[in-house]
Amino acid sequence: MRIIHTADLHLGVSSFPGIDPHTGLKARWIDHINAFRQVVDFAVQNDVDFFIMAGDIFHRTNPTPDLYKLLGAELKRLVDARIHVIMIPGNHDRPKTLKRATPLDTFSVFDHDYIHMSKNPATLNLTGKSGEKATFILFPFVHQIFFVEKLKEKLSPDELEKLNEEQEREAYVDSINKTIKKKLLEKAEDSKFTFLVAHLTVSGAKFGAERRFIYYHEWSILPYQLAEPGIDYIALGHIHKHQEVASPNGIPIVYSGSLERVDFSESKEDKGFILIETHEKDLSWEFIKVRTRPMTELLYDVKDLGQDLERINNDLRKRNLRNALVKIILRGESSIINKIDTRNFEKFLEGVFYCRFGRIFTDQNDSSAKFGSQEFSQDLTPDKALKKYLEKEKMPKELREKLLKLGLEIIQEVIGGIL
Ligand SMILES: [Mn+2]
Repeated sequence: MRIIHTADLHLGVSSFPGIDPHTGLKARWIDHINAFRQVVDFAVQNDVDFFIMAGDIFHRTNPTPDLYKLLGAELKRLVDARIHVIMIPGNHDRPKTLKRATPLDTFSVFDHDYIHMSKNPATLNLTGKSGEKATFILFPFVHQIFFVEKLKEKLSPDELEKLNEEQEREAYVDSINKTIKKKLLEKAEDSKFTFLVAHLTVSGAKFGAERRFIYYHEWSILPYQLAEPGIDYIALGHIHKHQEVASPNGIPIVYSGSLERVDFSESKEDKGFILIETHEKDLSWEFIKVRTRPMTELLYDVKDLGQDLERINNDLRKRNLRNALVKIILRGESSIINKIDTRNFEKFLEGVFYCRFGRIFTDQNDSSAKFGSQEFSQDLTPDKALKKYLEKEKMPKELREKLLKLGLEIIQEVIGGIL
């Protein structure tokens, strides 16, 4: 039996400009679906029984019809090949209003034999085309706010008053563990393999680009709270960097990672999907790379405007940056860096898909260094950056709080899909 595990397609995200000339759609949408198409090709050509999509399939809760069409065409190829598609919503494709539909409902509403999606924890017992049976425990993303609201309903006024975030977190983690145990008991006895499919953060995992979308304190689950005996493989979505998380008992806990890159923080990461193969008694898995749009980040130190710029030009000339996403960071004293006209590089960037320039000033006495690279690195989430910025500005406490509240609302509006 063969199973494919993918996650975080984020169809509809487009952090870079550009239109695809063949479709008139955003070029990055096409890049993302091209990466996904390679996984579907593999599944159709290699006798795959099950195809897992562990959340954040769409980037937003309200994708346009073009995006539905792009995804729908690929799902059709899977179900025509009698491959079961198993989907859960992630934080991006789950609306913040409990009863509203997720865009994934569009595909599950017809109750097709090969399309499976659940917004609530569920147990699925399925038979693949190889004739073997498998159990899938689905644990879709739950917005923390839903959980806390539900929890509050059960508490007495006294308990409610004492409720703190640590208790909320404990109750959240506890309920996930209990739900998994309960779902395991529902498991069919004649299926040899059980897969847990979830969209969440496991402690010990290294964050990737998704961090820029998470601006609140997100609760994470400890590996042992997921790795319940009886589960054979844990297929996770949410973190965009492919990795296996240390497991307490040998049950693989795996993030397949995303299929295309959202920003330059991922430029060095390989992108791909997981192929799982079951054997007589156990299973094995491997990471299979997909071809993505090349992405290159280049850092140049500049001390003088003659020699160093010449060196950069020579370096750019030697590189093959055709069709690539490129970021060029110029580092040096502000008096020098500010004099560089980046248009001079244009002739060396012909055929590049998109180039972004970044500047890092090494001198601190310049006023722009106040909020420069030192404190405001890419690692900061937007909410933390805003908080830091407001703390530095002199203003009354009430005004700062008000600005922070309004700012967070704007960040939420812009980033979308969270909380
Ligand atoms: Mn996510």
